[in-house]
Amino acid sequence: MDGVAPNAVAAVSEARQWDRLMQMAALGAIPGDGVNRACLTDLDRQARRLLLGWGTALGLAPSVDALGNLFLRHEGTEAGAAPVLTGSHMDTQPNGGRFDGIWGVIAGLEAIQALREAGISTRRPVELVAWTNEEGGRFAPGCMGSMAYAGFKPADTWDGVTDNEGLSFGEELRKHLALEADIPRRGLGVVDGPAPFAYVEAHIEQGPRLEAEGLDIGVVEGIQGSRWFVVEIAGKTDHAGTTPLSLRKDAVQDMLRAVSALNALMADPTDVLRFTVGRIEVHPNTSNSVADRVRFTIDFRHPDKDVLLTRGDAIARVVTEAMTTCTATVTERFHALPATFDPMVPAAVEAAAKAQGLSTLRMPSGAFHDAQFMVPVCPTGMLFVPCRGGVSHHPSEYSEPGQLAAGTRVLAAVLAELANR
Ligand code: HGY
Ligand code: MN
Ligand code: MN
Repeated sequence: MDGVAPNAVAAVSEARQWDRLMQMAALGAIPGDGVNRACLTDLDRQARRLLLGWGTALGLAPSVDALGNLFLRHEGTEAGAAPVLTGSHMDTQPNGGRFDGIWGVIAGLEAIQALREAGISTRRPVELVAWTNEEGGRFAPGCMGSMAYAGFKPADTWDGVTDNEGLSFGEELRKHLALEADIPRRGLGVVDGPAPFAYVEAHIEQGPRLEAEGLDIGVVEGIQGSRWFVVEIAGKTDHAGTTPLSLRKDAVQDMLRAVSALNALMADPTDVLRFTVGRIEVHPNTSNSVADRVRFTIDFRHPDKDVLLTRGDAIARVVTEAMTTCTATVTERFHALPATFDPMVPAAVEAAAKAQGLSTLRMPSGAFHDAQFMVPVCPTGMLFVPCRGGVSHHPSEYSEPGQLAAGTRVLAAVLAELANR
């Protein structure tokens, strides 16, 4: 195998990859070099068609499953061998950047193209996947495509989830699949078929460590746990000028009490725990009416399962106890336990990076990824490249063309190696 990887590595084109990334970035471009490309939108479908065009021009076979996960398959020499799967997501945050998710998809395409241009035959097929709705921005939670693929949740779990316009995920998915009816259908992951041999996801770090330590490749060993909740507080609306405070059921005031109590619950002097209230909706949302309804989100993360469970399970009690005049309901929307990768893929990533003279760092991921749900399915791993200032989920998200190409060269070598095991 050593004889082939250098050819594949050499065939990776930095310029071609960067050009494709910039073409993708134009689909949903927002000021400041950002991208807003939500899942199951026309922009998402334009990006998928662009990917399909590049992939089918290479001779890769396209397919899509019941959740809209999109696949491009490079055949191996051994028909029926379990494929090596690589990929990431194409949807972005509403105020997103040009690299989160999409680089992992373009890197997978570039790596497969490099294998083919280098004339490398692989025993196993190599499949590229673009997962549906990793971000959970338009429809919460994230990772719907990979959760359904892995059998973590039934495929219709989220049909009733609605976006800001009141459109349901189920209906938007149905429309989306109808618009992609020309793409061959396939079964849904391990629900309908065998598991892949391995899964490898390339992603920007979305944190500061690789850049700060001057390192090239993150060898990801696992992903911290994430839990999402939505809190709905119900009070009573009143005139802001005439209603005594003593008679009010002010949902905003009780929200403030709840968030303050949650801050106490989530206090962590070691600064390992992550607790975010990122979205607040107020009704009627006018300056001279007392709010009768508030809805806010909780994003809670921790690498330790016990902390994630004990503190997460306490959220509903703490919110309820904080209410003085209103009532509250707390609903959990996302529950991803900390995941540790089987050593096989991290070892392959590390070996490939070192063979190319790249510096490496074994590290966890603070961000969640579709890879989290692939852990029970097959040996899984991720590779990170540095991103400027560790910034992500923002238009200024940036990685150098050379950094991204180095990541793709490692990915190409890993895919070549795993696909011939
Ligand atoms: O939120 C996350 O961790 C991921 O970037 N979607
Ligand atoms: Mn991502
Ligand atoms: Mn993201």
